[in-house]
Amino acid sequence: MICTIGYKHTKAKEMQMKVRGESMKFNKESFKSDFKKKIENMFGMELNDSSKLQKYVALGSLIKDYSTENWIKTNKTYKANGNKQVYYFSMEFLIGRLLKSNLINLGIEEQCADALKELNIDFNELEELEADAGLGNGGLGRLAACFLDSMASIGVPGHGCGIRYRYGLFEQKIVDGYQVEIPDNWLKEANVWETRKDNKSIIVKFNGNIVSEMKNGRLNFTHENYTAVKAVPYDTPVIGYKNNTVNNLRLWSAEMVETEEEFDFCGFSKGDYGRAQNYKSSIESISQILYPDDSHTEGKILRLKQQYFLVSAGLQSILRSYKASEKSIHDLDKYVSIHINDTHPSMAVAELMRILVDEDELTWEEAWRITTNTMSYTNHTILSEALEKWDINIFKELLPRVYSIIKEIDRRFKDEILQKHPNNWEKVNSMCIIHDGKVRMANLAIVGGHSVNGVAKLHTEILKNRELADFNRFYPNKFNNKTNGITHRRWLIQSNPKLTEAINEAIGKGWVKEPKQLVSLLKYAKNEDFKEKVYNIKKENKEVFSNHVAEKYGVKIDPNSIFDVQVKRLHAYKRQAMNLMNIVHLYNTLKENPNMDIVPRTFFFGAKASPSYYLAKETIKLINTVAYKINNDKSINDKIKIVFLENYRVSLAERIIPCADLSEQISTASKEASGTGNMKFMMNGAVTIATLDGANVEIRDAVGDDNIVTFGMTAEEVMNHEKYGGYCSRDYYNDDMRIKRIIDGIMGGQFGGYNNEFNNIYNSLINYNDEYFVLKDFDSYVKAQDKVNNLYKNRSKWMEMSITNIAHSGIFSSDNTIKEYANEIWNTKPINIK
Ligand code: 26V
Repeated sequence: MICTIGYKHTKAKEMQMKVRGESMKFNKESFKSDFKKKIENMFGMELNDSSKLQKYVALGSLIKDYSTENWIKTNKTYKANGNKQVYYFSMEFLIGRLLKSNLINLGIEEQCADALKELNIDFNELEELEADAGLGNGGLGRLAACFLDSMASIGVPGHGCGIRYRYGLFEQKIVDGYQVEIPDNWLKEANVWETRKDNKSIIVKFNGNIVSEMKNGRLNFTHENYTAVKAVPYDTPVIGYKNNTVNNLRLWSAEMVETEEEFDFCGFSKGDYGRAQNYKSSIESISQILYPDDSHTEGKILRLKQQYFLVSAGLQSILRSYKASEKSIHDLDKYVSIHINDTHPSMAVAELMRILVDEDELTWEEAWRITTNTMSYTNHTILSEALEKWDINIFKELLPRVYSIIKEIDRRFKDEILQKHPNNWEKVNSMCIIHDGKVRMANLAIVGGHSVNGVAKLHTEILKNRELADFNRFYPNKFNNKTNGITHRRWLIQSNPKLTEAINEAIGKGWVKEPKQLVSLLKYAKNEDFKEKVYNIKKENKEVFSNHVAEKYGVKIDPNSIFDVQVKRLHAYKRQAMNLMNIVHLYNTLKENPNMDIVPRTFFFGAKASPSYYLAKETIKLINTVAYKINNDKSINDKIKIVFLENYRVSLAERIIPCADLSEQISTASKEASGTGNMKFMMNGAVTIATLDGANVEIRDAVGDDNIVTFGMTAEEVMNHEKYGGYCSRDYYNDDMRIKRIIDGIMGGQFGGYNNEFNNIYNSLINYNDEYFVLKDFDSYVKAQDKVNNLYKNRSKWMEMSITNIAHSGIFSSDNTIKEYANEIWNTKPINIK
């Protein structure tokens, strides 16, 4: 059942009246009657005859109705006041579910839950029917979703612009220990939140050729013989927290054009069904799937098509509404900010130039001034394999005009470099955009915008002083840091209601609007009653999750054990393998000494591996292989258990994070740009075991050395080894008997598995010299884990650490991050919607 709800519902207006304004006529009774009517109107039946799914669909669409008036009003206010609008361009928005967060933000969650209870409906059951919108791979996409929530909640006029992928990130099944990928058919049932806006469609043009001719002393460019794709927007309201603001998330879907005129360009008539069918599916493929991989992709052309599709549809639609306001095109940069989330949408620079020069007939210089003032870019990784470069031949053919614009940008930029550094071709080669037959997308974003930011202090320093040092010298004022954040509404209020209540009782509710006020909790960090309360809440959360684990995985775990959690994408630099090595080491030690005094521990892993990333998939198989053996070994008296959580996603994160005692943030220093899971865990009272990488450094600075367990090489040490060598992993294997025993055990079948099954892991650690320094950091990791074990034995001390972490987590609310973006990059102010 596909169900898209528009503005048309007859009763909608009446319902919106009830939740808006001072009088707030909304109450349990009015909600019950609205809900019943909604079911009747949508499905032609009474509440009692409706299925659970119908109830969920009706509830979602009713909530959406409740937000519609403010959605319209917000838009009108922005237009009337001429406020600067921010558009966050991103190939990924990892939203998860919206039902509960929308209810919380509208401030009607309790009444609705109570009303449903009175109608004998279990709200939690309905909640589970919502599919996660998994339109992202990991941190980058989730950050975009947290930013949308924060922009709306602090009243920044900011909107998302992305792609409405028909299939999100694959669903992961674990079969016999292996990852199996299943298409994520998230739109199968209903997306109650979106509104299709056919009348706002845009034509995006691919391929063809460019004809230039002189007209009135100006060179004009015409795109001919192109393939036209219709971009149809689907809008989703982004509801701010109790502030009447409703911003917009616009996701574009690719469809076949319908008009004869556009269709004719494609070179065949509508009667030619076979070819028309092929054409249709080739067009629709553009918004068919989210790439489960940020680089190494098959079908690179399709990925490039997706990027241009997003950028062109997004910009054309922004300019269409800007022009309707009758403001001068020369002032565009005063009223519009476009944020480029990672390099993926960096073609926005060239596309805006195309529109301004070719369509609005501005001079190149004026168009460039406007473009660079409008664009800003965030870098999310220093890993070179994830920095995009496109082959110029692919580019030229697919996007002839955009390519020629990039060439011109590059030509002028090279001139600029040479003016500053005469004859310095090394500088030119390091910074130019087109190099070695490739278009370097990061360079385009850096040159074409006024701001480049990293996502944590350390990451920004590495960008400025190492990876992008030439650029930083060339543009000394362009680089800045904006440490990532997370929305405390989803990651605490929504996912951990009991802890939220305990915090409210202790320090009041001021922190909800001003999350930094969480710091008042420090007063309670030594309060034994409060510690006990927080301890018991965590235990209750752990008990609920233990039951789920028993039911789903058939593994019995002890809620009193330490819940040690590593959930994130699977990647060698994140070092899930090091975590596993420590577990095997612990197991080996326990086998020798079953009475060893350790606190029982349950190790949780949750991770998806990119389908073409064999090492990562092998690591999943290894975790499951070791888990099977250890979980079934009676001789260690259940002291350690391992659970691999299938299909890690936003809604699962919301369940596991509130249960965690220990948060594993163990990436090789310098590789994790920021991490945001680290922030979610600390906000829920987990203590972090961390390398000094990404935002871990800032977490350490906030909580102090006594409230985090750090270990391992520093970023500086890692980068020096990378530059000067001096590390031989084989020596660590030969010299450290623990390491040898672990690796030989795994390779020799101690845990099962076929011959050579784990060869890739062995090779990466030993034969390829362990790029991510797993063996080098192993000893200090083991010691850090030992320290955790001892700290946990002292419950009072541990709870003091836990509460201190919660107290300092307010600085990592994305509300703070967004305020910094708004002030320092976008130059825009929050607006009150009355
Ligand atoms: C993706 C891939 C995919 C395939 C293999 C290599 C590779 C290497 C890196 C990446 C990351 C791409 C960009 C990204 O997702 N960055 C993440 O952004 C988060 C939000 O800023 C940040 O917290 C994470 O540290 C960062 O990895």
